[in-house]
Amino acid sequence: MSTATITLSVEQQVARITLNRPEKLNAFNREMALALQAALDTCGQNDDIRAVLITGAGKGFSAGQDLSEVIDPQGPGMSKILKEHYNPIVRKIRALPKPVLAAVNGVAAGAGANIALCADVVVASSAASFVQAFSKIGLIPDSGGTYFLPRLIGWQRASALAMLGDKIGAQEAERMGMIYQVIPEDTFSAKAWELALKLAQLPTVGLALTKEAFSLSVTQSLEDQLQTEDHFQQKAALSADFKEGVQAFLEKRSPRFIGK
Ligand code: LHQ
Repeated sequence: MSTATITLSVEQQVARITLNRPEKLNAFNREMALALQAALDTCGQNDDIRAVLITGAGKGFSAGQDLSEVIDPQGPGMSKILKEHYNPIVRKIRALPKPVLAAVNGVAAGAGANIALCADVVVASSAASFVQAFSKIGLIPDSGGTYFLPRLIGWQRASALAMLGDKIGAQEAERMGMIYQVIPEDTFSAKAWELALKLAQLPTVGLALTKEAFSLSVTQSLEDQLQTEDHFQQKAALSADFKEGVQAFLEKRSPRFIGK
């Protein structure tokens, strides 16, 4: 599937979703937000897809909401932007039973930053930066920002970044635990692809259950979490990939996981 604003290609069981409004630093308008939702739906429906890589075209990842759309009388209007654009995107990324890798190639601002931060693994080019731009225009962090950011980097740093709107570089983001890894700019694209490929070759059922268990851990008690682990481990143990993993270990060979 390809539209003007989002491209989706599938290769070696990895879906690459590219935010594609480079002249606007991939700022989101309604068309792009709905197209991203459709691309995520395709990733959920296609069993051949075992990992999703989200990145941006050109020099930015995403500058968040296209601010010219907000003042456009023909635009969607404030009341629809979160309900119909960003909240469904975040829900779909979190509900996808497959690993989602955000490959942040350049600046990630506002909703663009927070959509990246809700992914399962976030890597960034050494040229990338992150900015909670909302306070600069009188808004609050959205797209899950008030949820993920304090959990990733702690309340104090999250609160300071949200209020001050400071732009931080990828190195600093890695140091804070906001992202997994910084990758040098010149090898970023190839290394991010390698990582997505690796995720696609791992036991998909186990990774999906891991993702869900992490999500549940945010609100559950230890006792409930232990029960979730027990329940999910039974499910994981029924997968063909569990059998293959054990067999491969005993036969001293590399496993060939099929994602089932
Ligand atoms: C843009 C944008 C942009 C349009 C760069 N829009 N053109 C939810 C609820 C409802 C409403 C509002 O939004 C939300 C969610 C949100 O995401 S709120 C936050 C919205 N985003 C921002 O406030 C970020 C605004 N942009 C910036 O602060 C800077 O552009 C950043 C830090 C992203 C990048 O700075 P630079 O690398 O210096 O690039 P630049 O500022 O020169 O931008 C390049 C071009 O992109 C430029 O256009 P031009 O025609 O002059 O070359 C910008 O106007 C355009 N652009 N962000 N969000």
